[in-house]
Amino acid sequence: MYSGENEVRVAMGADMRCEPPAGVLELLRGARRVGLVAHVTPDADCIGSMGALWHALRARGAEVTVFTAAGSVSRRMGWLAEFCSVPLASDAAVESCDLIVALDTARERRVNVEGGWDRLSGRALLNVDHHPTNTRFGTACWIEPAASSTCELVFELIAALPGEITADIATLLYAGIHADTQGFSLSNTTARSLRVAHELAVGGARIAELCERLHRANSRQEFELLKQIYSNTRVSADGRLAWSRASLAEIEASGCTVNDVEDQVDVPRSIDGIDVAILLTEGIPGKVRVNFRGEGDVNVLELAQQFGGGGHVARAGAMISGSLDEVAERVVRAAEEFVRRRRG
Ligand SMILES: [Mn+2]
Repeated sequence: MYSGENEVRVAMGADMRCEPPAGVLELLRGARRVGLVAHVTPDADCIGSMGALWHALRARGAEVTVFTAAGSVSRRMGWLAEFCSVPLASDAAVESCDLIVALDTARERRVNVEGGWDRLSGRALLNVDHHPTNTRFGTACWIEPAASSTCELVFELIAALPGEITADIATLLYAGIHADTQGFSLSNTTARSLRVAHELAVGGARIAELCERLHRANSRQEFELLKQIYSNTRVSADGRLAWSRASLAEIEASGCTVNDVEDQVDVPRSIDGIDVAILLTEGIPGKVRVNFRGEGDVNVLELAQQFGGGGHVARAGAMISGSLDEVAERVVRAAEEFVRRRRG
């Protein structure tokens, strides 16, 4: 199935296995100095997939570096890396790697490496991802949109290489699957993602401690930001659309930074009867990050793409230039129209 060309796609059988392409495994086996990168505003699927591969490739004798741009990692994600003994590097030399693996990154411009894509362009690069919008950049790809998470794919990669799934690897992969399925509650929760989670639990994933720290351990500052987002939440007249926002001043007043904006879109999303939930946050003056969430079969990726964004069918995002007021007005108007059209 692996053609040696840019694209590798593997059908996922009813047996719930998802075999990594032989060429991808060969690349990983042959690499001596590997650099791991993922997307900007790293989430648990980024840290989990990079961290697990870091452990697995290192155990097989490779020199491996996890790259993250300086100051880009949230308190929670920093905790996850430390909990599983994964060192994060912002200033190491990408140039000395003979293989770069880009994980969970749909577009080259979204790589979270100091200096950006220009430092990776033209290098041997393996692109492993589950975003349907992946542009298939790099010299080899394994893109599987039916996978719940990139961690689910990395599990298959590690399982196909010699060596064992350690408790750290299991914990990291579990973190990514748990986060991307929102605690096994979204439509990407499949028999296969549950099978992989089962194998990770058997492999010693520290589930209780992980979930406590990822989902029930807000700092006072994060709690203040949540209060602000609750109070800024609005619902459309028909009850199908809910949105909230936080200005830079509000984020700073809570004691948070832009890196602390993660899954707070769950606040407007938690209202019964919502088709679409939106969170608009002004992390940098003049730039507004927009998170879209769709319930049921609502495809918010279409909505995000209207604004140059990307992501998944039920979880998408965009970065839009403009003031918070102006962007909020445009996005909410488009979303109201989107919801109205859907309903017919
Ligand atoms: Mn992901």
